[in-house]
Amino acid sequence: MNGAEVIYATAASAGIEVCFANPGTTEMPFVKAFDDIKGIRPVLGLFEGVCTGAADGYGRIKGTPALTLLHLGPGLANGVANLHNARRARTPIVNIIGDHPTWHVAADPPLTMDIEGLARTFSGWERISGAVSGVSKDTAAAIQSAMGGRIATLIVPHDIQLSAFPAGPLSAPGNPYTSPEDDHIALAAKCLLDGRKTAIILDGRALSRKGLLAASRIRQAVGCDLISVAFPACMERGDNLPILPRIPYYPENASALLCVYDTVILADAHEPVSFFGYPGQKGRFLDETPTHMNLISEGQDVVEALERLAGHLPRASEKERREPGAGSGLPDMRSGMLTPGKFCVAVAHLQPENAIIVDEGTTSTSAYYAVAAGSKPHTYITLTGGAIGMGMPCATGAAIAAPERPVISLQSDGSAMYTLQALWTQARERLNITTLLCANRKYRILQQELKRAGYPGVGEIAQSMTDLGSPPVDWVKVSEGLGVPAVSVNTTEGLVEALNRALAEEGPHLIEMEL
Ligand SMILES: Cc1ncc(C[n+]2csc(CCOP(=O)(O)OP(=O)(O)O)c2C)c(N)n1
Repeated sequence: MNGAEVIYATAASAGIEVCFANPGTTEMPFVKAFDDIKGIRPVLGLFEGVCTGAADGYGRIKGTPALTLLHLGPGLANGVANLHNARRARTPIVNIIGDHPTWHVAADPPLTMDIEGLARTFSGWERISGAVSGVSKDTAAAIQSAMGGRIATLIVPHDIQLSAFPAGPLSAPGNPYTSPEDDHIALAAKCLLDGRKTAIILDGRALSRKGLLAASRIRQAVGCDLISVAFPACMERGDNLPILPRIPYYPENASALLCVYDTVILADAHEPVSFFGYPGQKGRFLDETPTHMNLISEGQDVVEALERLAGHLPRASEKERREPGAGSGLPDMRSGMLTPGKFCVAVAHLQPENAIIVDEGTTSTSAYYAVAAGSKPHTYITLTGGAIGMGMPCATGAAIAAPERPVISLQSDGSAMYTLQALWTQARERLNITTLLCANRKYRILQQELKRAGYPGVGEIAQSMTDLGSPPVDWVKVSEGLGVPAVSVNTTEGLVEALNRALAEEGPHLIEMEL
């Protein structure tokens, strides 16, 4: 086997199944190796941001990494915004980046750039393979690091891809997690039992089914509150799981939620801070909270920590164990012309059991999370890093990770324009994704932010920077042009009919909603 084949063979034997790829000349040995190494399914994306966003969606659902295959520094650069979102989501991803042959780099050919320097900005692990004899070890190390919720980037010069691997066994990744220390769990238990008003803020794997069930046992034992970070990477919902309020986006609302607590325990969550620094507003919400602590340190297993913490606390009775609000109903559907509020209620009613909801609906879906608390069990994914253009690629990767599950992509129009090539991959792979395209034809959130900034007399030119209406994007044509059947609706009745039809048919669909 050559270096490229060994890298795939190592990945396949570690359980990696998919590679989201947009290769070039420096990756030709990797392209050829798709023919010869069984077990890695290549998925072509027509822009690198689609590949990296798809790897993010895949990793969030599967919990194990996909590969990406990208072309030198410029190819990687095109994928960085969605790698940034993935880093914030703590998604496992292994990037494979080709480079010029080692003997040619000094000539500074046109595509040369500092790939490692770029990779360092979002990777938890990065390496340039220095010899073919080390590529299996490098790949296993990259996978192990990624499995712990990091992005790992392996840069492989072209001559090393082509060189023959000396005979010998392939390397395998080890366990990415360490166990949390007993003392630390005991300290968290002491905080929870001291009778002060306490909240646990959950993120990452704490929002998985197992994490939430353990957190629910803790809540029932001591009566603390459970809160989700503002932008959860992947949250299980419904089916008697606890219903978590989310930290609000605007700082005054987030402060109001968090200021009542004496103690805050962070379960795989960063300290909550304001999304932007607004003059005169608080930037860090726990500054005046008397006690706050991290439940785990870097590299520790949060699910294990929550389960062990629950084990330290008295067990609640059977009656106390039911989650408050679980199984509560949905608001009534409202008919007539579509509004963001009516559309959110309609989706919450119609989404099938076990759906994956990818929410990049921006202002149009602000009501969705609260109303969908009463929906059938589902998985909920949001924009963790604020770099827009994540929704359609992420939905693509999620559908590849779980082909048996329906994916609903709640997508605002401005953000959709960044990575709309994802629709082509959805059509090519015949993925069961329904995109609900919120066509308000503006950057509505930026209009809100302009108002909040309180500038006196925002003029026409500034306002025009938030307007997408001239010309209006024809989403039906765009979608059909990329191979995804589409319709446009402007009433709740139209949406209900189109969504039911899309969910009943195989393959991707897009429904443009005039909002
Ligand atoms: C990569 C990136 N570029 C630009 C921005 C700035 N930005 C944030 S929201 C937004 C517009 C969102 O508009 P849309 O998706 O239509 O949603 P709406 O606000 O209308 O609900 C922009 C340009 C960003 N967050 N990320």
